[in-house]
Amino acid sequence: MDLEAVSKRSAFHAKPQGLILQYGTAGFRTNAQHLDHIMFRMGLLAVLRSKQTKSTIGVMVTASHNPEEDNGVKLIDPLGEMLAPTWEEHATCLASAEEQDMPRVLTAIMEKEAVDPQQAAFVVIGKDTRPSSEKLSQSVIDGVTVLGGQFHDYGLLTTPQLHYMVYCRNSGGRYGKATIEGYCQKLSKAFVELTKQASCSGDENRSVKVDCANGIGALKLKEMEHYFSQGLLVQLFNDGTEGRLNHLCGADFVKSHQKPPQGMEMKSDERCCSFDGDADRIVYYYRDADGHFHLIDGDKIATLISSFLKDLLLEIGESLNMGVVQTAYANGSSTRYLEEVMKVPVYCTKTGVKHLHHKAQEFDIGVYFEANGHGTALFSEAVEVKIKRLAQELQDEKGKAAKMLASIIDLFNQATGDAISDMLVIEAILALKGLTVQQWDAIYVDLPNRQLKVKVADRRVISTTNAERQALTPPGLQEAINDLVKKYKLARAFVRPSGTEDIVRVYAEADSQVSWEQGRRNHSCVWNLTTAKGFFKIEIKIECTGTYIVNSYQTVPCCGFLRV
Ligand code: NG1
Ligand code: ZN
Repeated sequence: MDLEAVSKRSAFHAKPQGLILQYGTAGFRTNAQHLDHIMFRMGLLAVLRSKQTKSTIGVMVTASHNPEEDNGVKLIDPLGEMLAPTWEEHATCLASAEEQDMPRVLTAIMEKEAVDPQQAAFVVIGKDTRPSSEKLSQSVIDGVTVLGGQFHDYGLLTTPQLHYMVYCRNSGGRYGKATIEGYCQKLSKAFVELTKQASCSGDENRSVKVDCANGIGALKLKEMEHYFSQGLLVQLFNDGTEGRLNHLCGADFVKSHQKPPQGMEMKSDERCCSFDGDADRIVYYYRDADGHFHLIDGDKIATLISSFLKDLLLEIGESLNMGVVQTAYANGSSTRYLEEVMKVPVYCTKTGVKHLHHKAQEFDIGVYFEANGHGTALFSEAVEVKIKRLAQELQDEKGKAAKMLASIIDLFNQATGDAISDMLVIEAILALKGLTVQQWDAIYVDLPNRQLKVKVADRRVISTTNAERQALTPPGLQEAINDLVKKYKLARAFVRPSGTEDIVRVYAEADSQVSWEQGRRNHSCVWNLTTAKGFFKIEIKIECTGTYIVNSYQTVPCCGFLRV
C-alpha cells in the first residue's frame, strides 16, 4: 500500500479543519458541500473492508429523504447488509482524522482488522439523482483506485438495488444476477407467477399511483414498466421532471405530515403510494368518499404481509417459526393485532434497519418494518430450499400455496427494504386476496399518535434502554413520562435522540377518544437539570386537543424558556 500516494491524492479531497462528522444510523449525511473528503475516505475504507472480508463491498451515495442540497454515503456489507458496527466506528475515525493524520488512522484500521494488503479488493458504487451525486461518487472512485481496488460503477440506482447487487455478487449467483436486467427479471418473473393465481384482475384493481418523491424511484420504475406491463398499471407522479427531490412529497413527507404529497391527483378510493428519495421506503394511502385522507404505514404493510405468509403456511401444512420485528414507533394497535389476533410473536428493536434486519434473521421467516415504511421479509436459506422443493412436489391446493410462497420469496428484496419490491409484493397480495385498499386499512384502527422533532442544545443528554422505549438519563425524565401516560388509556410515549439528525424525537400515542370524553385536560411537567454542558429546563407536555394527543419536549439553555 502506497501511503504517500494516498496522502497526495487525499490533498485533492482535503478535509476542512475541525469538521467532525459521525457515521450514523444511515451512514454520513449532511450538506453536500462538506462531503468530498468523506467520499474519498469511504472509497479507501470500502477497499479495506473488501480486502478483509474477501468480498465485494458497496458504496451508495445518497441522503435518502433529506432535502436536495444534502447528500450522504453508506457502505454495504457482503450479504447486502448495513456495515458492521465496528467498521462504523472506523468510518467515523477515518472521516474525522485531520489531513496529516489520515494515513496513520488508515494503517491503524488495517492493523486492528488484520487486513492483508496483498488481497484483491472489489467495490461497487451507486448514486441517487441529487445534482451533487455525480461528483461525489467520482471522489469515492478516486479513493478506491488510489488503494489499488477494482470497481464497478452502476451509476444511478435505488439504494436497495445496490444492496441487491452486492448480495448477488457475494452469493456466487445464488441470489440472482448482479445487473439491472437481473433485478428486473427476477422481480417481474416472481410477480407475474404470483399474480397468475389471482381470480380478480379488473383494471381498477390493478392500477396504482406512485409518488416518486422526484427521485431515482421514477427512473427505475420506468425501466421496469415493460416487464410487467400486463399485470399492473403504474402511474408515476413527482417523477423528477419538474419538482425538487423530497420537496413536499415522498414517503417521509406523507408519513410525518399525514397528508398527501403535492403533485398527485387523488380520486376517492384510489390506491396511492409514495417512495422516498432513494426508494427504500414506501407508504400507501387513499382518500375516502368524504375526502378524508387515510395513511397505511409500514405497520399495516407488515400486518398484510405476515398474515398472507401465515395463511400460505397453514395451507401447505408447514409450521415454520415466523416473527415480526418492529421498533418503538410501531403503532400500539398493530402490535396488539399481530400478537392477539394473528398470534404472531412480535419483537421490538432499536430504531434503524440494521437492528430490525438482524433480529429478523433469527427466524425461519422474519418480517420487519419500520412504521415509516422501510422493511422486507427474510427467509432462511433452509426454508427457501424446502419451499421451492415443496412447490415442485405438492399437488392441488397445497401445491398452489407452495408455488405462491416460492414466488413471493423471490419477489422480496432480502438484502434490505425496497420500495419497488415491496410495492409489487403488496399489489400481488391485494390482487390474490381480492382486497381493496379500504379493506386492507380496516384490518385494525391506528391509535392516534404524534411524532415531533425538537431541536435541543445537546441531544446526548438523553440516553435510553429497552429498545429505546425508556429514558435512562436525564434523571427524572422517565418518571415524568410515566406519570403523564398513566393518566390515559393505552397511552405510550418516549423520547430518544435521533441517529440521523441533530434533534430529539418525541413520540406519543393514546386512545384519545376516551381522554376526549373525559374532557379537555392538559398535563405538563417542568423540571430542571444540570449537565456537563450547563443548565437545562425541560418540559413534557401532553395535552388533549380534539382527537389527538400532542406531546412536546424541549431542552433549552437557562437563558430562556421556550415551548413548542
Ligand atoms: P432517526 O433519525 O435515528 O430517528 C430515522 C428514522 C429511522 C431510520 C433512519 C434511517 C424514524 C422515527 N426514524 O432515524 O426509522 O429510517 O432515519 O433512514 O422514522
Ligand atoms: Zn431512504
